[in-house]
Amino acid sequence: MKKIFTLFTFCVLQGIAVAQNPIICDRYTPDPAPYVHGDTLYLFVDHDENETINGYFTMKDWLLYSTVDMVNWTYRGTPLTSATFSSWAKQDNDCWASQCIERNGKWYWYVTATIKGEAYPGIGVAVANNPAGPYKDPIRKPLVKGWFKIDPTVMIDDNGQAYLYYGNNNLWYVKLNKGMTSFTGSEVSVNVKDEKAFGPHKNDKGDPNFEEASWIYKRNGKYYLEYAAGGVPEHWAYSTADKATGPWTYQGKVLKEAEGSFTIHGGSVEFKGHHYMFYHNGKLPGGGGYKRSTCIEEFTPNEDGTIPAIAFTTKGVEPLQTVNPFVRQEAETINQCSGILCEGDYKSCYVTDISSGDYIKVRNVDFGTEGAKSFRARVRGGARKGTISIRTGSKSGAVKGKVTVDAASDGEWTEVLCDLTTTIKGTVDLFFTFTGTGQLFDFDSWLFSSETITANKSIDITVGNETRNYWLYVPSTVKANSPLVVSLHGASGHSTDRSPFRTDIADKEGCIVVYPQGNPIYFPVFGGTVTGWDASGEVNGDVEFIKAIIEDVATKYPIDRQRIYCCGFSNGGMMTYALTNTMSDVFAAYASISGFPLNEFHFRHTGARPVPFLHIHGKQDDFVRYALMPVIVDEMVARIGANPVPQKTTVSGKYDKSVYEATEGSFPYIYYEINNMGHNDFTGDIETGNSAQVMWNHFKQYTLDTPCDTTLKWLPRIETEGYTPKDHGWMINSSKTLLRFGGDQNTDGKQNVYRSLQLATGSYKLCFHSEGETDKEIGVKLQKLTGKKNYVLNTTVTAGTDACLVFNVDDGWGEYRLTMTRPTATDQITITNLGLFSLSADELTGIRHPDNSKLEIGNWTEAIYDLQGREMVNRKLPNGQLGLYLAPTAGGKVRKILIK
Ligand code: FUB
Repeated sequence: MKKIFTLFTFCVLQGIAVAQNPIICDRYTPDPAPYVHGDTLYLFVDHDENETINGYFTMKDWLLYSTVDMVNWTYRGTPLTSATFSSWAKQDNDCWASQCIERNGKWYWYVTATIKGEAYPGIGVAVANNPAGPYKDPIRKPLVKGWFKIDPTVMIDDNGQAYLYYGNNNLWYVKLNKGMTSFTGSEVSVNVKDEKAFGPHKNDKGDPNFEEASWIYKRNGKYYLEYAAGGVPEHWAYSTADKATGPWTYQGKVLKEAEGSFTIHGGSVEFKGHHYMFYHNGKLPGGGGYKRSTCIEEFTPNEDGTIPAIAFTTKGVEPLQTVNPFVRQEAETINQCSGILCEGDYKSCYVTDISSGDYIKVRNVDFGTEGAKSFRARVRGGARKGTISIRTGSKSGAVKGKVTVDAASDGEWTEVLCDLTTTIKGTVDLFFTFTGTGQLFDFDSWLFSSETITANKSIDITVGNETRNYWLYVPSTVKANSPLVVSLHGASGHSTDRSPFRTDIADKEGCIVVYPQGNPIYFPVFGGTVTGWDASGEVNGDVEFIKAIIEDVATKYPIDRQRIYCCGFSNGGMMTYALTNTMSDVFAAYASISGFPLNEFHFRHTGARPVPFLHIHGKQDDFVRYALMPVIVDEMVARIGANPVPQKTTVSGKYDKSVYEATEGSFPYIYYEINNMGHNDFTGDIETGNSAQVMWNHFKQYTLDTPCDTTLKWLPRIETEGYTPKDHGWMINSSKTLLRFGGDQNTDGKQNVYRSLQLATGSYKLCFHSEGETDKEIGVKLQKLTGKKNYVLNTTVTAGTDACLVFNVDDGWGEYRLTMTRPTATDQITITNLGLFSLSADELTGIRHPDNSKLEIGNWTEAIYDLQGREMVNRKLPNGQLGLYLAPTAGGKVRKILIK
């Protein structure tokens, strides 16, 4: 729809900038029908189009607005059009006066339309569960029809009887049934020529004073019928009665002839102890007799209940309450505006058609004594970049803050935010002014805060029963849906260190950073207690703390949950590794500098999904010992399924960079070895000359929904060309041992860094391909390294096949050794595609609920099958009831089972 006001009319408008009448600024809104429901006043109105056809009423739909304060009006959509009544009404025009009423939770909207194929009107009714719709025409025909049957008004009497009055130069009523969409008895014609009832005839021919637009209500036991009177131009008059059906007694004129309009259609209503007279005139710029707009005047009924003569004003009515800027307000809640247009429907409305020079005024906004320091708006970028300036007092008042809305074509709503240059205090009129080129963005809602957006401060939060704190850094460059970096200090460090992710990188990249403060914990390696992290890999208090920080930040800032990243230094780096176990569903990427799990933490990776990881380590680091890194690298590379043979580059005198590239479903592991670095939280001897920047450049490539194979657990890819398994802790082809991985615990010399295969409670499959003589049996054992040293797999597989062996771990995290054997030391068997995977939900469901119709009937021996129909060679159903158990029959043989 084309907006009403051009820049030219905007300039004309300036002269009446303080005017409140007309009350709706973006469209022509004739025939107001106010309705009070709870603390809200709904305004059901007609709609005069901007372009008239044949210089006559051109009306295609009906609109809804609402208010709680009488001065700021919220567009609630265009709930009805002629199409709502398509079964009987002429389309695309003649959507004339209407009134809506609520009964038992349903909303009944009575409208005037023209009967299809005829020249005369009818009155229809649409019904909805909410005032803003969606509405339906339940009877698919007019309630009444015929010449001059227009302008319905409806009331429900105290005894439950509802009345519908209507008519032009005539007046009729029907008694509506409780369902409100039919009536009992016949239509009653009221004698409008009775001068005692409706006033002196308008001419010598005896034509009635009553014209149209009847408006019925009951106040203090008396029935009031207001109406347009006196012919055209119309004035507003009323009559009263002791019964809803009359007889009526003329009471006189209330409003003079409307300015700029030969009709005046209105109605009075009581709201929050005040009385308001609604009517329309032609005073909105460009307006006139066929482009009319709603106005309101407040009045006080006389002591005897009569209505005084009410004068027209441009100033309109005073606000009943203030607007709270600290709760989100709709952009389409407007006192005055220019150039914009409100659109949307019952689901959501917004301001659109914004161009440079347009503005919105919101009246009587109470910022309190503390005031507002920051602003945010929900917007949708358009073809061009634009700005929203925040001003108070007038649309040319000083700019108190400004947000930029970037051009966008994705149709997505987003938040823009800024700190105010001046704190806004007290009760003020608020102005949003817009600049840019061409058609700009859409504007959905806004919100102020008493806190600044930018932050560089300590924040206390309560986690469980404990008060902990973190340092929050929000740069001035922060944008909507900001990424968030969690940066963990090292042992004995402090959140105020703001390390290892530096704030200058946050400034440059526009990301929010939190620096959690570690609790004092005992570190055997220090022989004492210092601040740090419990990097055990378990869900513990520190993990809960970090989760709570993220939620705390999210309540204040629109962070992008897909772009939360974690990094840490030293013990913070250990914690970073540990969080790949417990928070791989929260962080999209990880980076550690000078830290990996060792000593009391050991290396414990069993995370739910592979993660992109970057590690920076000094070759001179003897504290978190550089010499132990190969074991960590191997473990992480296998865990995320990356290619175990790195692409290596060396920058002489500075660093080596090894990229273990991602394969399908995996992520890369990036490893920087810095020549002249010891145990440091920062190095400049790296790409970009800034290790924090390198971490950011790694992070920004990933979001939480970057696709990956979440069933991936351990994919060592030992057959990769250029990979020497022996150098990575594999025993290969040694006597009868085909392959072996996993050593004993080594807590002394190697700071508890040793190779093992680690598994948490769950259901898994160990899969591999073997080549060799098909009568050879390959022994497969997966044995726990601690406790009872029990086997979770202890079976044989025929060589020359693809095998997937399903097993359960049901006693929590543990370390395992994998051993595969051959019958003799000389048997030629090769193993490839070795991998360990968690069972997918589908596989688990398939095993637990096999499709019986797919089972072949036969003579069965004892057997257990996996999803692929392969026999599970341990032949025992563990307590976890995985697989299918088939009872043995004498002399029976195993047949393949197909499970969907
Ligand atoms: O808006 C069209 C017609 O004009 C209405 O139905 C009448 O009440 C008059 O306002």
